[in-house]
Amino acid sequence: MAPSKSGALAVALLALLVSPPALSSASTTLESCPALEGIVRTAVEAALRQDIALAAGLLRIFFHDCFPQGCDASVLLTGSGSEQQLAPNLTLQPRALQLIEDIRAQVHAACGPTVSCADITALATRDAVHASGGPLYDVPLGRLDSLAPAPSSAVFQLPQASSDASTLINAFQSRNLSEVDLVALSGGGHTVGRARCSSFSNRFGESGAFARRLAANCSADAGRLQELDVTTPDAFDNKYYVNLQNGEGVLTSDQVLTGDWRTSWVVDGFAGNQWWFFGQFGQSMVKLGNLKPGGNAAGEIRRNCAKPNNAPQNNNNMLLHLLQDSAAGVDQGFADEGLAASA
Ligand SMILES: *[C@@H]1O[C@H](CO)[C@@H](O)[C@H](O)[C@H]1NC(C)=O
Ligand SMILES: *[C@@H]1O[C@H](CO)[C@@H](O)[C@H](O)[C@H]1NC(C)=O
Ligand SMILES: CC(=O)N[C@H]1CO[C@H](CO)[C@@H](O)[C@@H]1O
Repeated sequence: MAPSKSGALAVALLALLVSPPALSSASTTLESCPALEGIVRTAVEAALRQDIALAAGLLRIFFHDCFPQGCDASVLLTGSGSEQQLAPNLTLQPRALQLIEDIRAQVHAACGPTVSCADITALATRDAVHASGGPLYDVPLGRLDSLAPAPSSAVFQLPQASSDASTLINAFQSRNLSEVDLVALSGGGHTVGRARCSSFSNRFGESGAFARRLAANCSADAGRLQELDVTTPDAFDNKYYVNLQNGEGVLTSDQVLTGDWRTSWVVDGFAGNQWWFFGQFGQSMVKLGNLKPGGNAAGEIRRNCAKPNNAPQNNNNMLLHLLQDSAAGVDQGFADEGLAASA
């Protein structure tokens, strides 16, 4: 079958020519900073040994960065008018934000300012997934950091924890992410995630046994952080999907995935086959990570992940901002959105 073989090769070559990858390959950027992947992996593994919750914190930051307008580290900017002051972002984990800035400082000390905060966020998230027991996948590099925050209209397109299946599916489709991506990213974000009671208070009137247990635990302790994977909360695995099959999904946006024919077959598939989930999760993270910045496409490599380069630099203020933002999130009780909710 020589003709079909060479035909297939021609098609493959043509595909390469007409659809170049959205971002440069990992190795292109690594030439400017061969130490990059080692620095990020070492830092993430050390941080997770102290605090496993950082994995969920990084996943949530990555999702919040990429979903509104593409992965450009716009979510890392602090101060007035920043995305961190908008309700969906008020509960980003300060320790995870600080970890990204710490890694940036190490990378730039070793290589100069050659790697963006957006790339560091993508790599750190990948390594946190792997260190929690999840899959290792390639992260294309070459992103630039935004000059300004994303507009609030884009930030408010993040899915909500109370969203129904159609709303979730439509929100993902508007980003060219499929139902399979939705189910994979929901499980990957939540298999190690935690949520505040306010994120699922919409369920407290439900009559099911599991919803009643959630409500009882929250009325006993309103400040509790509920594990989103109630069987293996700290392991990156496929038990989240088994929980959904058993009616033990915590957020509405989790449990609805079993109630809609467009997503329930994927839940069943991942519940029965962890390797399918792992392989798909890596592919879906690459798709999410390739979402392109819209509107203000100009970018830079920030010297401080919290500020554009043309703003006054002051490292000490960064942590202060983050702590204030985080306190605001708790006090005002904003609901976490549906993906990778975590604290
Ligand atoms: C989705 O894909 C279409 C067709 O390839 C493209 O025109 C559009 O820009 C993509 N949208 C996003 C948000 O990537
Ligand atoms: C509610 O709290 C009890 C006691 O801490 C715990 O064993 C149980 O797992 C909690 N329920 C849920 C749904 O997390
Ligand atoms: C657009 C919007 O909802 N802005 C809100 C962001 O959060 C702050 C509180 O930190 C509110 O005051 C804004 O109204």
